Amino acid sequence: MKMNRSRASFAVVGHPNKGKSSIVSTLARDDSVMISRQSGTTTHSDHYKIDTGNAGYELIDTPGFQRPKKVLHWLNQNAHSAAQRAEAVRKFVLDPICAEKFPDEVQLLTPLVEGAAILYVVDGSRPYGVEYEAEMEILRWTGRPSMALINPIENESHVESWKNALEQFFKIVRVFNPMQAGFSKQVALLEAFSHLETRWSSVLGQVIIDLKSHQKAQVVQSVELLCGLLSDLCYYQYHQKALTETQAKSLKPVLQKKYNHWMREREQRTFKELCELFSHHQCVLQTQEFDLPPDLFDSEQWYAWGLDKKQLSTVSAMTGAITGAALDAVVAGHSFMLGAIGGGVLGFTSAWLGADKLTKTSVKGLPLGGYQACMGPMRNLNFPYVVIGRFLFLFEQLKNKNHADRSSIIMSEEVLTSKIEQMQKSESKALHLACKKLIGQKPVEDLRDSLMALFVSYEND
Ligand SMILES: Nc1nc2c(ncn2[C@@H]2O[C@H](COP(=O)(O)OP(=O)(O)OP(=O)(O)O)[C@@H](O)[C@H]2O)c(=O)[nH]1
Ligand SMILES: [Mg+2]
Repeated sequence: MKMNRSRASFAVVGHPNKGKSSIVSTLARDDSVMISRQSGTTTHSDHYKIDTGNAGYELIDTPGFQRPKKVLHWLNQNAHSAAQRAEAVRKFVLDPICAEKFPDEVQLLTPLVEGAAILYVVDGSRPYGVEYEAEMEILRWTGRPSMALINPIENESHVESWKNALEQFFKIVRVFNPMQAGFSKQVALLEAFSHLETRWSSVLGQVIIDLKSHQKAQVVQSVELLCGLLSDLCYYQYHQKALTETQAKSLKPVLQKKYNHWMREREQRTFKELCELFSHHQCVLQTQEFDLPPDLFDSEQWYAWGLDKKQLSTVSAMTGAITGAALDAVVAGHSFMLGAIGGGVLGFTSAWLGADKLTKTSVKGLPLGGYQACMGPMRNLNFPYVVIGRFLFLFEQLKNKNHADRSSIIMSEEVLTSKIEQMQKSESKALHLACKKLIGQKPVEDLRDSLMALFVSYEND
């Protein structure tokens, strides 16, 4: 039997279906942990090694107790004094007959015999009952340090009575909802873990430091992703060669399709990368109204994501007069959007037509003969704001999403407008100038810094 008491290790145990796996999933930031409404999902003890860079610890997901009374009876027959109790548990997990008769209990007690501390999980929305006492008694027999976690699965109605009961068995009792508990609550729980076994307190302290700096790094990496996305989308042009001018002109619908396809794919790729950055590998994105992937060219979303007319005028005022083609494009964008609002809900066809009006198409003769048709780049000043708004929304959702929460992310609300309003004037001016340069096809050296101001307020959540 392995004895690895140097590694901070916690076995999450309890009745079936109380959220043990959900707690492991959230703390380990691992959305591959199997969780379900059905009882008996976890059948083996699974070890999750959490490496935070400079430190680490281990969480062990276990099956729930199935026959605790019978197991306690067995243990009682194998220990004649309190001094023999831990040894009786050891004997139990090594006994091949017990492994056959009580497979779940053998699975869940093995990590405790190997040196893990106990995290005992109960459901605070269900009443306390004496049927839990046999399992708590068994846990006490192991002699391992322990704490209890009350998971209010549906509501908090029985949390108080659970506290009263649990405090008689456990020194530390905490309420922890793995579906909702944010970063600071997770950190507070890790701090509580560090009090369980003094030898583990410094390593868990380092884990917390690592997690905080990891969170900061995620913000920086997110801004990096957005920089790449914005530049690519704003500068993108699709070219196709043709033999004659007529032929080149007739290519427009094809160009349009290819251009839009590339733009959509490019955005989706970044969304995927952002999900990966937050270790939400299985995350599904949805739009609210249409059961389709969130779409950059859904004109409905242009109102939701971009800036309104008033804000766009502020941009013009702040960044100076916009000249020539850029001004035309802004005005075209305006009338397009106002027209759309007046016309009520637009279908997807109009959204496609709308996208066409927002970009530039051209046909030019080539020096060595032939013609080239070109679609793009995007000329509408609101476009970068749409891109930023959508990215920022997803960022905020992912940042606050626990790994036990497997619901889809619904791209439905905007955060950009209020974020811009909260910015210092100098910061919003820098952002507007950067957006203007992007749309004017100019290089933006300070794009990263201009965008960072939109993200900094998230750092201390
Ligand atoms: N709202 C909601 N709750 C869920 C969902 N999946 C699981 N749960 C809740 O979480 C509880 C159990 O989740 P698990 O984490 O699988 O519980 P467990 O203790 O590991 O269960 P076993 O492995 O079966 O012992 C259930 O009682 C559900 O109420 C979900 O998709 N939505
Ligand atoms: Mg489970």
